[in-house]
Amino acid sequence: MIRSLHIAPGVAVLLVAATNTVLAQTSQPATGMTGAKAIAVIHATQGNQVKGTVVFVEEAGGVRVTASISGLSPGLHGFHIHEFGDASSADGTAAGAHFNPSGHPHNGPSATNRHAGDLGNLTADATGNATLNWLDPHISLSGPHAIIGRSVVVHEKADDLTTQPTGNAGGRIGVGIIGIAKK
Ligand SMILES: [Cu+2]
Ligand SMILES: [Zn+2]
Repeated sequence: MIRSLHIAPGVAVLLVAATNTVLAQTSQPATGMTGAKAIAVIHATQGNQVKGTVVFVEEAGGVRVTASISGLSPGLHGFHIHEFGDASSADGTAAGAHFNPSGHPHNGPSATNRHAGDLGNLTADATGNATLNWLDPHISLSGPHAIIGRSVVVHEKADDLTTQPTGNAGGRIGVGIIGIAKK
């Protein structure tokens, strides 16, 4: 049996007002988040010219990745977080493999079962510049998926998003160690 709800008009207005306040709070993109920020400055490996910055900011739903990179050949370039913040080798190999704390296969950035480090590709224009703005749900700035102290690697070729475990993206043309950013 359904009974109608009798609410005095004044109470109903208050209820609507309260509901609107809650909605306004939950739709605010900047509330309830840490705002923690990290940055990687990309340096070219030997024989390459790539450079740029990648900024990571924690927000609702993940980490906002904003990249601005130059010195690329036009087209797609694999773009990943690798497990080590070690740029000591001239060819970038000291950065290790793709960051993979969950033991997943290599995949595209929109896949649910992917390396946490699988950010997909940068797309460089005819002048060799690329930008990226991506909210990533798999990485974090703290906890088991934390990327601080690891590295960003830019590759010579496209990540095909399928070949295991690297996406067949070729050599490492740039490496940037991810550190805590000055606000
Ligand atoms: Cu890579
Ligand atoms: Zn991967």
